Amino acid sequence: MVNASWSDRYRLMVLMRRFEEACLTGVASKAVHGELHTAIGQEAIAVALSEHIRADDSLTSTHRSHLHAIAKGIPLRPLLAEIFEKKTGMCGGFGGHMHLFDRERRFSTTGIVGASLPVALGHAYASKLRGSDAVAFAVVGDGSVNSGGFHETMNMASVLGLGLVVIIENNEWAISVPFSAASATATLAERAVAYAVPGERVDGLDVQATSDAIGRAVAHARTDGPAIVEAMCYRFRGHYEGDLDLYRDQGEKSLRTETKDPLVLARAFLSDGILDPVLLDELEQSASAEIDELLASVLLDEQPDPASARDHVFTSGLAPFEGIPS
Ligand SMILES: Cc1ncc(C[n+]2csc(CCOP(=O)(O)OP(=O)(O)O)c2C)c(N)n1
Repeated sequence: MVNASWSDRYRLMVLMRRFEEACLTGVASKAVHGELHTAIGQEAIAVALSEHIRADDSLTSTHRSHLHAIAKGIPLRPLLAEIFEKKTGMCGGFGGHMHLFDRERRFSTTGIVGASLPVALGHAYASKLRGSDAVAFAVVGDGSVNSGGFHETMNMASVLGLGLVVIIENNEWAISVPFSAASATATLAERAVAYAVPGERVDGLDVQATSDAIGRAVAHARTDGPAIVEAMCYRFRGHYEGDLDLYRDQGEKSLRTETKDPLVLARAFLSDGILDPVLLDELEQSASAEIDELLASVLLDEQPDPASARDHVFTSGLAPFEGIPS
């Protein structure tokens, strides 16, 4: 896969940030319910991922999935509309921000930590049975890798030589538990040795380095078997919107968010002789305008009819809540 141009990459990074910020407005206005998890600060990984994922590849994600959906090519309008619980959403407003599914584009999420890995394994196995080189991507957090599902998935994928790419977004925190207190190994990439597969740790704030690492993993997965990429990043906000986040050292958090913002780093890098700062301003403005317009339009959409609440819950032909008066 060819890398996108720097202007496209930068615009996409900004677009992703603005998209997540649009979601935040839904919490403040009470249009979005439940625990909203944003990936602010993790944009470079999603941009890098978007450069290697094909339409026939699958992607399974987690509770922090919006940017992975964008990377997979889910159109922004039905994605934002789903997060805002609208009838026009990709799941008709039934899923909300944590349950995003697009069967045609082979994209799914789960709020159960670690549970997306065996689903990705199934996609990878199906791909092998079909004789296809389509790859299954599982993007997970560092909190998922101590689950049995991670071990079983990696072991089986290696034994069967399946095309699985596990991208671990190591943002150093699993709710209030620091990575250093939860992992027996200093890195997660080194666990690849246990499964006899390639494993690589990369700076997930660096689009180029991350794209290169994912590219190597994908090339391996299309022909030889699974690979792991551990992309280092930092969770910029509380675990969810509303989390007071008092368990983290506030001084360190401020320092990290101020000095390790992937957008700020990308802008500084690009301004140094690669792209004209005026163009960077224009890209920022156009991404912001696109999201502002999108949000304004989505807010006008209807919510699903409450009478449809039981739709899609039962297989057709079976009476819903049989015996229970409606
Ligand atoms: C099986 C299971 N256990 C616990 C939880 C509660 N929970 C939700 S998110 C989370 C932490 C996830 O951390 P990580 O995988 O690092 O992802 P991040 O939130 O940092 O992106 C936990 C423990 C859950 N959803 N599922």
